[in-house]
Amino acid sequence: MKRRHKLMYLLLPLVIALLTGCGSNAAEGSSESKPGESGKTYSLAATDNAFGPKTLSVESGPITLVIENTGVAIHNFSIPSLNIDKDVAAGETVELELTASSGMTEFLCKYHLPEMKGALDAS
Ligand SMILES: [Cu+2]
Repeated sequence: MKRRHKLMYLLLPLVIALLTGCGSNAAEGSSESKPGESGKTYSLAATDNAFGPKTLSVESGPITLVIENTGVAIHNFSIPSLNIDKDVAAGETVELELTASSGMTEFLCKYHLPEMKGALDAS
């Protein structure tokens, strides 16, 4: 009898985890690579009106950028030389895949020039 109770206590958290856990972590951000994608993932924040960090160190080659607009205004992530021009609404997060060439590559928010600029520093 006592043993059976013990088993219940062991199983209960598992059952609760199974019932509540499904689908809850799909939207979570992470800095790890996903299967099927090459290169690393880097996070960049766009606020009113600046990028953070202003200079983002990355590895050269294919990368994924996760850009979160933590401000209240719409922002944008553009790299003209790579034909990247992506709006990020307030509170939204977008994911971009690009190939970083070594050295500095400037990015900007086309709505808040000249102050809202930054650079990828690829090594
Ligand atoms: Cu902006």
